[in-house]
Amino acid sequence: MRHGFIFFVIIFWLVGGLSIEATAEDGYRLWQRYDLVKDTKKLKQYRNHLQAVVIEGNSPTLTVAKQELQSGLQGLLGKSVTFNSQLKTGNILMVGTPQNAPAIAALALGEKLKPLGPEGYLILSTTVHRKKATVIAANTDIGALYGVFHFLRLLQTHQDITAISISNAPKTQHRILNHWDNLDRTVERGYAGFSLWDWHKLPDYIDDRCLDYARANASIGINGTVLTNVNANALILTKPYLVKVKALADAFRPYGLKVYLTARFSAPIELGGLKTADPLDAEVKAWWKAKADEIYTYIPDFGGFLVKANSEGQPGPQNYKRTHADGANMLADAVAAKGGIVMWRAFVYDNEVPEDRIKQAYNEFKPLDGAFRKNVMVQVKNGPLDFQPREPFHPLFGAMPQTPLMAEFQITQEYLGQATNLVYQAPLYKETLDADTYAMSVGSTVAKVVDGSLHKYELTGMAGVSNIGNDRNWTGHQFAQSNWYAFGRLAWDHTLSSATIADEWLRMTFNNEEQFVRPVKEIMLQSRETLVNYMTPLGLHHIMGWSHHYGPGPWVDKKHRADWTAVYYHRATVEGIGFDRTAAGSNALAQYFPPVQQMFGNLTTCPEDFLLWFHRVSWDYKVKSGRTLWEELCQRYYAGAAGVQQMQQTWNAQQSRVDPERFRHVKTFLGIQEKEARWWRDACVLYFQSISKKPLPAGLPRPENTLDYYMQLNPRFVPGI
Ligand code: GCW
Repeated sequence: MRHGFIFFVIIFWLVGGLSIEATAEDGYRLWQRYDLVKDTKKLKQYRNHLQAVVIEGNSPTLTVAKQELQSGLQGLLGKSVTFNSQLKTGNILMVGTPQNAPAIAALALGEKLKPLGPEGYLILSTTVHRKKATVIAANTDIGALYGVFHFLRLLQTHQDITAISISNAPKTQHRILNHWDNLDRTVERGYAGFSLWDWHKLPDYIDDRCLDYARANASIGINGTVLTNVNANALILTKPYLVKVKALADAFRPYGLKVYLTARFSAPIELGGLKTADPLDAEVKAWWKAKADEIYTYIPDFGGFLVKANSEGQPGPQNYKRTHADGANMLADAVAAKGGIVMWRAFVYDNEVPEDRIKQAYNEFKPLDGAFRKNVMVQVKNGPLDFQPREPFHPLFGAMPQTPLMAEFQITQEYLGQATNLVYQAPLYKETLDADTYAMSVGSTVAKVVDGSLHKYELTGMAGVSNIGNDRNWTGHQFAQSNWYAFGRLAWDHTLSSATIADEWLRMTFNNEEQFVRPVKEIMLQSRETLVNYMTPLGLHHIMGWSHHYGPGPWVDKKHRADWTAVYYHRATVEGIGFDRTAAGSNALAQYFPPVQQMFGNLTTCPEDFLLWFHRVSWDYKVKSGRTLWEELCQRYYAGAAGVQQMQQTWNAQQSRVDPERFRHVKTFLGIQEKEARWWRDACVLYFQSISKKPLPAGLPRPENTLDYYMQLNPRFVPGI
């Protein structure tokens, strides 16, 4: 009996102990893990150089900078570091601005700091009062906070800190997350649980997660967040909600994170009782002005509005025969005096318009170039359709020299396997950013449009549709955290390579072991290409499941909107496949500058990645590999699915280098991804075969089930709708 009891206690203790261990590695800490530096040489160096920290000033921002350094250094160095030692010792870390820290002012860094603006910083190994010091200096407290995060990253990634000379400033001004979060806490296209914003308990209760969210954003330089869905609810603009928004804005402010809201265009009718929402109507203008003034009484640094208008059922100025510029300008005038901006989305298309869907945004917006107020940015998705696994860059980039264009990327994986597929998206974002629009000459990349250097925009920005929810690991998949991270890093500096960002993220999120980082980075870098292969190779697009967009659906046809079906896009018949967007077809190509038109328009120069996006070709068309298009399509689908098996093998070999909980999570999810990749492969190959009437190339195993089987699958309650 007694033995039994002791046994029970031991088991209880063990299980309890294990579960504490397990919850500690649930991914909650993101890339902000400050565990003891394992490399003993580096640890010694860090301990030597960081004997004490001097951080003067007690603004809310410097207070969080100090807290971050306290916990960061304590964890990484495994000892507590003295703060505010008044320079008694050497080997100090000094943080601040020339205004709040006399010792920093004495370094006379003015000339070096000036070009870095309000958010940039210097990190320098130098001497202060003839003693060795590392200095993080900035023009503002926020700049200093960003410098602190950069410095912690150096330690987390085991960099040498003995001779640092870093000068860094963001390349775009507005680096903003777009949350498609509804007021009932569901998240449109969100696959990581419910919204972080607990409207019911706000304003009184602010979950710690909201602070950790702000910390995480600050650590990668994200400085704005749109709290609400672009499919907007006017209620957010009412007093009971504004008070809640204020509570969040107050919590985020120390981290340099500004709050924005989506504006429902019909709010003057819905909330104000007006008969119209016509943007040229005096009462409507006055209503919005008063509303904006009211918002600013709660949130003095309110960022402004994000608007989806006249698209997918949302109301907008065209309901009153006004233009997008009329609508945007009216809202811009309402927030201008307080420094607010309007981000007006170019994601517009209408199935009543008999025109290739991907041409419609350009057709609407290009003629409005120059018609917008100075505080408006037009927000353009990376591609002209809708966040597909691969799209060519949006032709509006480069086409609106007088209107600041903001790039919008989708971090959440609506079309990329949702939360269960490991897809590192930096290569996708980079592909757009590095694309050459030829707007002015060679080298007029999308990045240069977006950072303002090409057209000398005064406003610049990048938006990312958030993948964050209340799942314990924030993003559903452990590796989806890397997409939040990559978006922030690229919004700050689009010149960073996908490999550099993956490297940093892996070291901070997992560990610094080369045998881990090298192969797992390879998984990440290949992952997007692998997914394109098993979903939409060779320029195919929009062939996923109806409405929820989960799984394959190349057969989707006969819906109330043709532009939401798959057959509209792939146009497969027994002769061939693809959407002819050359002059002989929809001529969407004409929206690009001539060198791009020529490159995509000519079958021999069009990259095969975009073949079926721009061209309709016969199944027997010979591609570069020497295979026919049909054979190549099949090979790509099979290669994609095999690529996931390769990812599984690489991951499985990492068991000893990853904590059990995250190892198991990723392993299990890769198992789901492998099944889904085969599902995509088999369903698409069988469907296209039913049309091409061609045999499966020799050597490829037959799909497991019949086409009918796949067509009858009907996943229900897919999250995020
Ligand atoms: O990608 C599509 C999504 C919609 C979304 C829309 C948009 C918010 O399927 O869910 O609505 O784009 O970007 O407005």
